[in-house]
Amino acid sequence: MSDTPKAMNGAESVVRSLHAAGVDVCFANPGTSEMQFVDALDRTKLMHCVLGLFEGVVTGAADGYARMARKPAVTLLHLAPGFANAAANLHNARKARVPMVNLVGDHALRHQKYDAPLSADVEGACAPFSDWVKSGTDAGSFAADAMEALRVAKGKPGRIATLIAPADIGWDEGGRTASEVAPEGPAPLDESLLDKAVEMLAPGAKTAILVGNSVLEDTEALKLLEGIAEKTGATVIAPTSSRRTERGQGRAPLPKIPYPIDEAIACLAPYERAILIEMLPPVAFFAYPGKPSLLLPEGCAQLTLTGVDGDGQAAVAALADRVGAKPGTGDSPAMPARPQSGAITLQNIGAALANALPEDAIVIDEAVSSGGATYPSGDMARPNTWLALTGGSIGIGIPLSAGAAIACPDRPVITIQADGSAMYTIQGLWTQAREGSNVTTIILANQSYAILKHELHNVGAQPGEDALNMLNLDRPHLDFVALAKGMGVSGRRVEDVADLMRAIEDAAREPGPYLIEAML
Ligand SMILES: Cc1ncc(C[n+]2csc(CCOP(=O)(O)OP(=O)(O)O)c2C)c(N)n1
Ligand SMILES: [Mg+2]
Repeated sequence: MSDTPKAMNGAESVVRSLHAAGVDVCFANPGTSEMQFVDALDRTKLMHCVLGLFEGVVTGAADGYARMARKPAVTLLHLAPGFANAAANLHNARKARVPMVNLVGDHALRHQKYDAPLSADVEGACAPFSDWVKSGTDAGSFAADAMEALRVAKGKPGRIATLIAPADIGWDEGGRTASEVAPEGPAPLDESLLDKAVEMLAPGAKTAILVGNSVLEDTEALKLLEGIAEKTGATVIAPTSSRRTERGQGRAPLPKIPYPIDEAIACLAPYERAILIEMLPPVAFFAYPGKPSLLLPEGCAQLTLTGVDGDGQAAVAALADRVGAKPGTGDSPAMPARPQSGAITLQNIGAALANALPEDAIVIDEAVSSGGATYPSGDMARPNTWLALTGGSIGIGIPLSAGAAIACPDRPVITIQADGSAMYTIQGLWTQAREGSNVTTIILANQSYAILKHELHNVGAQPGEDALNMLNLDRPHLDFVALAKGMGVSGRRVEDVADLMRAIEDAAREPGPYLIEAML
């Protein structure tokens, strides 16, 4: 009887409908108000359920999963406090334009007026970190709401859709499954803008083509962009951080806008014209005294050929066609010499990574102040997929890699992880261990919030004792190998660059997670 539509509860109707629409992974940290979902997931056995021991792990993992699977996972979160814990990594996912459906439990409708301990303004908590929020109203329409959330999430660009689930509509009978609704987008290419872009590529001025999002995920589009650059003399540039970039030998390498403000301004200063494809006009991470917020120089003619809601790959193909460009013929940067024994430094770590990154690796980049040294390795290494921190909200690397590994269990995942950022969501290692994921976490142990020391300098201050106490992590010393061991992940500490390379190579070959604490 329990399988007949009449007896189905609201939670089960949501699980069945999401699954029928292709959602088959649930990242969860449930509480009492989500028990009917836990039960529905258990009874139906339709989804791979992955437990995160903190909500920021749940949303970071759902982000990594979506970037690699190119479809949303569903998350299960507990009321406003659970959502608040999830928010920082949801912010990153939102900036990445990643599709995600959140189910956030709430008190039963009749219970909401009593100000019970866990009650709060759930919609208000969810709104700033979601593109769409709705609270379910009854068991019969609950699955249709979930399908609307999925439609919003899967549009172009991808969006964060949050469906609030009062406990009673989950447990009430009368749930009715609903069918998938076609998502919106992408926006069609505007031929008149294409004409203008072709004009901007004519000789006579220095032109930049700024490309983001799905273009960077497509090796053919990247090769075509290289061809357009070869044909027209334009320069192709990527944003400072992108959700997913196909990189490595045989692929077209792209410079990106550097993070440091002066370098960012210098990078774009030469251009008189800029064509934007699936990206917004580039903006500095922060404002600084006497420096501009917008990075393209004043007077630079700008054209958005396709916004983030458009089909960038199609725009690149159309542009190549119009200027008569073929796929580019450029060579990848050469593999650097394998560093010999010696201390691990920002001077040799890029070459070490380039040599040690395995073929087809998924590289998770939360290198923070070491990023300038580690990022170039992605172009020199064997073919790889590079996932970056998109929203500047640190603490994403370990969860992002856990989710990417769930999406691609046959690919090695290598996390380049700054130490301070690691501590926000270190418990993601436990999820990696439980799922048996082949993730190698390289902790860049510089024992400080190094980047903030630069930023202190940028505002013209000299660090005194109290400032350094807020920026140094060496007292007490963080023992990452011990932390990992406590969560079921083996590891070792390395101080020598040759050992670092061997450790990465060994760990990537072995199944299961491993942690390497690289002393910088
Ligand atoms: C959620 C969040 N909290 C705080 C910050 C501010 N913040 C930016 S970088 C940073 C420290 C980074 O230290 P670490 O991860 O060790 O990288 P390093 O600078 O040492 O390379 C902090 C606290 C932030 N960006 N996001
Ligand atoms: Mg650090």
